[in-house]
Amino acid sequence: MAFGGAQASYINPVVPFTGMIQGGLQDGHKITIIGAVLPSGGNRFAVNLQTGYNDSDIAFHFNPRFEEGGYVVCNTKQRGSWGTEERKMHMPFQRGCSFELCFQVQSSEFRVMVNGNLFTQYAHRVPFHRIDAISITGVVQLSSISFQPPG
Ligand code: 9QG
Repeated sequence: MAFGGAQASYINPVVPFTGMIQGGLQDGHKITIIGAVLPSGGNRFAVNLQTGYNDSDIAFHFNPRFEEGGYVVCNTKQRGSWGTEERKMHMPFQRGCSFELCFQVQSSEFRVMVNGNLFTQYAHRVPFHRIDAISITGVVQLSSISFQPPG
């Protein structure tokens, strides 16, 4: 297979978690995260689609915050510096509740689905083919992270 096959699912990964995405991301790729927000212990969690284990280059930082009514910050970090935040003043997650969070890679943007509904889109600021790792931090527990390469 051209890219050596899909990255295997990560089952019950312990947070904070960082894992490689074998072959990197391609147009049409989907990443599905099944988990639950913890009832307490903090106000934020984040999913980072990044380059390597190091967190200095994060193409997509998706960061729900249970603060000020609840909102989600999306941003990119390049060589250690954050860019301009895109904030979505809506919170699709609930403390103590399970969720399915899906990132779909498209040619010009990521599409983020929460529990089957389109939540937001995020235009690529760096080429998505640089992404070869995923990290998840904060007030969540995870059942699985799975990868569906483009058909
Ligand atoms: O606050 O905002 C996103 O724009 C920063 C946060 C930072 C990001 C960033 O401190 O938090 O959410 O990697 C980090 O430092 C994360 C955890 C202006």
